[in-house]
Amino acid sequence: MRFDIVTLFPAIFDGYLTQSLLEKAIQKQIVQIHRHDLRDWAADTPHRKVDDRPFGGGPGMLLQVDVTVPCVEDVQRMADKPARKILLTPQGKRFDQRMAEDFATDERLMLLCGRYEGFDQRVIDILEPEEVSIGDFVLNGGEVAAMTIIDGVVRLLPGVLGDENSNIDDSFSRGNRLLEFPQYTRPRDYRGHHVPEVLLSGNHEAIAKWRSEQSQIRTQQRRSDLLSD
Ligand code: 6GU
Repeated sequence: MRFDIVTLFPAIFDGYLTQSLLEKAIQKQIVQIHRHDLRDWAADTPHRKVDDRPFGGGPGMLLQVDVTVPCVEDVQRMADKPARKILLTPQGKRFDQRMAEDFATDERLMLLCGRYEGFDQRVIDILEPEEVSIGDFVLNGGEVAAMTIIDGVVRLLPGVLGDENSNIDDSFSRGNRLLEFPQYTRPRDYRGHHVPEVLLSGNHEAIAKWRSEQSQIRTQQRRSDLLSD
């Protein structure tokens, strides 16, 4: 799977690409990640301007349509297969596990990271990207959101996780809409906090029942919204 990231801050991704599970997925050639500096498409003026003030007034700066559209068109031509275009914005549809599973079936995604107050609306009108948000809060730009999406998608690709880290039981995965149950490892007792007896019992049926109950209780207490949809 190929990712093309369009950003004003390609270096934000440096550590993520080399210090995570992603590095191995790249080595194994399961994923390719290409970063593109939007500023490379700026008019060749001394300060390579990519943004300007909004018509009608208001705070902040907007990324310009005449920089962004040619950039995305050029990046689109960098591989044979056209990319599915995702624009990261707090105005977008909320990212969730279902969307991650859908993205994981695509061969190529282009992630457009906004900064400042966002993009000129004509970027969206012309390119018709899917607008995606990672939650109801405001970040300084789309880069952290892009990493979130890549992280959530890449771990679903075959060969990325070992068997021991299988994702089929994950909270929110297709077969499981409950939160995960609590887990324990050694020591059995720590500062008077004991591992629940049932987990030491060797009774697999009782353990499965306890875990299922714990998932239900946690979900009810913390995320009752998950039980109703
Ligand atoms: Cl995708 N971008 C920004 N700037 N803020 C966000 C977001 C995206 N998702 C939640 N907050």
